[in-house]
Amino acid sequence: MQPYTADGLKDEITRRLRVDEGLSTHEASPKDIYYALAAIVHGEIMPAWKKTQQKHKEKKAKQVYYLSMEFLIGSLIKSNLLNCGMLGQTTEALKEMGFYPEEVFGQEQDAALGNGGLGRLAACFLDSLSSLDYPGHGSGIRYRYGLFEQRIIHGNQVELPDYWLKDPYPWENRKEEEAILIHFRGDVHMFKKNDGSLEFKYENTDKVMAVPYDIPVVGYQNSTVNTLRLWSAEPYFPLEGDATQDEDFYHDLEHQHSIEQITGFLYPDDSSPEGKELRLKQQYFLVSSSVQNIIRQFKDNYQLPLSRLPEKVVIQINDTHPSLGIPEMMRVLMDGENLGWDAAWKVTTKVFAYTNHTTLSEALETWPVGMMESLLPRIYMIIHEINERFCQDIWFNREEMRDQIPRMAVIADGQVHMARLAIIGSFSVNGVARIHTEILKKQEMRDFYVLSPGKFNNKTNGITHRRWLLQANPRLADLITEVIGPNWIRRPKQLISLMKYTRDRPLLEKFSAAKQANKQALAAFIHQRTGIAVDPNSIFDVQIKRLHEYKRQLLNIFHVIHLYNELKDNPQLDMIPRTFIFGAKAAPSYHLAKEIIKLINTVASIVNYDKDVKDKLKVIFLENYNVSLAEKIIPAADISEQISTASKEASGTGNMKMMMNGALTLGTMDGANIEIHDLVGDENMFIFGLTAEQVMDYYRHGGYSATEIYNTDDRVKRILDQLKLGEFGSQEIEFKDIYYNILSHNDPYFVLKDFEPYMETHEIVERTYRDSFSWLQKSVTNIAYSGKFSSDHTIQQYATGIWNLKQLKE
Ligand code: Z16
Repeated sequence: MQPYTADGLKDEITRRLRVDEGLSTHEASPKDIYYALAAIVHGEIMPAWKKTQQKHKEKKAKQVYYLSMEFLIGSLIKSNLLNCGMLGQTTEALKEMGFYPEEVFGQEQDAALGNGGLGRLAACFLDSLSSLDYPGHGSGIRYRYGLFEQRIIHGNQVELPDYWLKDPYPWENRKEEEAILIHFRGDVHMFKKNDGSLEFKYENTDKVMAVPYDIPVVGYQNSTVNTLRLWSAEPYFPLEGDATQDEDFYHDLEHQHSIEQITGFLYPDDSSPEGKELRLKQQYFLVSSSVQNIIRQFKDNYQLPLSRLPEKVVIQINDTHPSLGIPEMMRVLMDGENLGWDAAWKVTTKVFAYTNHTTLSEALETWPVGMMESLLPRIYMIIHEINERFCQDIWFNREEMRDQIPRMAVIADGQVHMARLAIIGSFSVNGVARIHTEILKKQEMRDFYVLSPGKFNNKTNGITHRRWLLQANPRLADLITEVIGPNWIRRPKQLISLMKYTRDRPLLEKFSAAKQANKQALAAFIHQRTGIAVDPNSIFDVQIKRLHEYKRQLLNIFHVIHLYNELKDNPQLDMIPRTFIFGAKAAPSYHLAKEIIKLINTVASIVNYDKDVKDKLKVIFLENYNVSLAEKIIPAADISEQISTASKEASGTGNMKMMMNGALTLGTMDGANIEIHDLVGDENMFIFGLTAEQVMDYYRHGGYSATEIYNTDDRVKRILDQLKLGEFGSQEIEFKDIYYNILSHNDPYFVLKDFEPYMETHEIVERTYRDSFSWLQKSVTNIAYSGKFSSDHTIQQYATGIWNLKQLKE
C-alpha cells in the first residue's frame, strides 16, 4: 500500500470533501472528515483486496472459513489505518487540520455483532489470519440491530435498540450478484433413480435470498486483505418486474417483512439459548449461505472433484451455533452434487472442525424435534440418518459402549442435541483453554472422548496485540518499542525481552508514567460521562465482562461493601484509595443479573457521595460496555478481576488484554488464568479461592453450607443483612432475590465460600501496591510474558494443528 504523507492526506481529505460533499474543511464536521478518511482508506484497501483474492486463486491455496453467528469487530477506522500503515500520518494530518483525531475516529459506530468473548474472539482471529498471510475468511450474519445499547436509569439496566446502520457503513460492499437462494419448510419428495439410488426434490418451500456484504480484513502492513462476508436476508423475486396484484401487495409486504426479520437482530443471550424458532432460522440461514458459497467458490477456483474438497477447504464452527452446517453440507453434496451418503459423509467429516466455548449445561443448545422437522424437513431427515448410523455403529462396533448410547444420541428426548451433532460430524473438537479442554474430555464429553480420543485437542484463546496494545495503548506501545525495538510488533513473543529491564529503575518509572497518563485519561473520561471525580492515584480495580452469576461480580461488590463498612466504622482507616470500575451487560431476560447491576449502581450511589469515605473509595459503573469502551478502560487498569467460580469460565480473554497492558490479575485458578499463572507465577499475580476440583467435588456432594458462613462470619452476615433490610435500596425488599439466592439456594457459585480468601488477597494486593517498585516489576513481567496470548500464536496452533494451512508469503 502506498505510503501517504500527512500533507498528502490533508490534501486528499480536502479534495474529497470538495468533490463529494461540496464542503470546505472549515465547514466540515468531524463526521464529514470521518467519511472522507474512511473513503481514502477503503481506496487503499481495494487493490490489495483484489490482489489477495487473485493470489489465492492462482496458488490454489487451502482456505479456512470461520463460521460464526457473531463477529464483534467494533470500530474499524483505527485498526484499518494502523494495518495500512497510515495511523501516524492521519493523526498528524487531522491535528493540523484542527480536528481531534479521537473525535473523528469516534464517529464510527461499533459494529456490535456479538455478545462478548466468543464474538470478539472471532474478530481477533480474523485479524491474525490476515496479518499472518493465511487464506482465512469469516462468514457471519449482517444483523440490522446489533447487541442492545445499555443505559443505566435509576441504577437499572434499560435496553435500547442498536441501529448501527443508521449512518452508511463505509467498510461494506454489497455483492448482489453473488446472492444465494435459501429454502425453508416445504415438502420433500423421494424418487428412486434408475441405478437404484435415491433422489430428493423439494416443493413449496419458502424462499429467501441471502445477499452477501463483504468487509475487508486488513493484515498488518503486509498487503493481505481477507474477507468477512456477512449475509443479509432479502425477499426472493423469481420474476423480476412482474407487476403485483393489488390484493397481494400488502400480503407481500408482510411476507417481505418477515423475511427481513431473519437477519433483523442479534440474540442478546450469551449463555442461555432461548430455543426460539427465529434463532433456528438465523442459524440455518447462515450455514446454508456459507456452505453453498464455499462449494461454489471451490468449483470456480479449483478444477477438482468434490471428493477432494477437504484438501482445499476447512470449516471451523464457532460453538454449536453453526453446527447445522454439517447436515447442510451433506444435503448439498448429495442432493446437489450427486454424491452418495458414504462419499458425502467422508468429505463432510474431513471438512468440519468444532470449537466448544462452555461447559455450562444450560448453555448447551438443543432444538425440539418438531420445530426442526417443520422448518428444515430435509435437514432433519439427514440428521435423523446421521443419528441412526452413529448409534448403529456403536451398537455393533463398540459393544462396551452400548449403555452410553442414550446420552450420546443426536436425537434424544424429543430434542436435537447440537453439541453431539457437532462432535460426530467434525474431525476436530477443541476447547479454548487447557483446563477447559480437560473438563470436556473428563466430564462433559467423556463418552465421545472415549469413543474418539484423537479428535479432542486444546487451542488456548488469544487476542490481537495490534488492537489491544498497539492501537489501544500507544503510550505503552511506544515505550516498549523505545526499549526493545519494533520487532515485537510482528513477533509478539519478543515482548519477553522486557525481562532484561525489570531492575532498571529509571525505565520502570517510564512504564509507571505511561500507566499514570492512561489513568488520567480514563479519569477524565469517567468525569465527563458520570460527573464523578476519581483519583488517578488510586488503584484502578477493573471488572469488565458480561454479567453472569458464575463470573461473580457479586463477590466483587460484596468486597466493596465490606470496605465501605470498614471505613464507616473507622474513617481514619489507613488504606490506599481504590476505584472499582465495572462494565457489564446482562441478558435482558436474566433477572438476577439485572439485580446485581442494580446493586452495583446502588452501592456506587451511596459510596461515591458519602463524605466519610470520599477520598478512599469510588465505585464506577460505566454503561454500555463494548469494544470501544474496552479500548479506553484496559490501558488504565491496575488490577484485572478474573474471579469466576473455578471450572466455569472456559477461558476468558479480557484477562489476556489486561495482562498485556500491565495490569496484575486477581483471579481464581480458572480458564486461561491458569496459563497466565504458568507463565508469571504466584509472585506476579494474585490467586485465591476454590480450585476447579474442589468446586466439582462440592457439586458431587450437594454443595456446601452457605448458612454456616453467614452464621459464623460477621462481615458476611452484615453485608447480607444490609441487602435484606434495604440499607442499599429504596424499598425494603430491593435485593431480596440476591439474598435468597445465596441463603436459600445455597450459593450455587460459592460467593460466600470464596469471600474470606478473596478479602485476604485484596489485602495482599494493597500491601504489594505500596511498594511501587515491586509493583512495576510485576507489571512489566506480565507485559513481557503476554506475547503467548497473542491470537497470532493461537492461529498458528489452529493452522498447524487443525487446519493444515500454509502461510502465503509472497
Ligand atoms: C461466549 O462469549 C462464551 C461462551 C459461550 O458459551 C457463549 C458466548 Cl456468547 C465465552 C466464554 O464464556 C469465555 O470464557 C471464552 O473466553 C470466550 O467465549 C471465547 O472462547
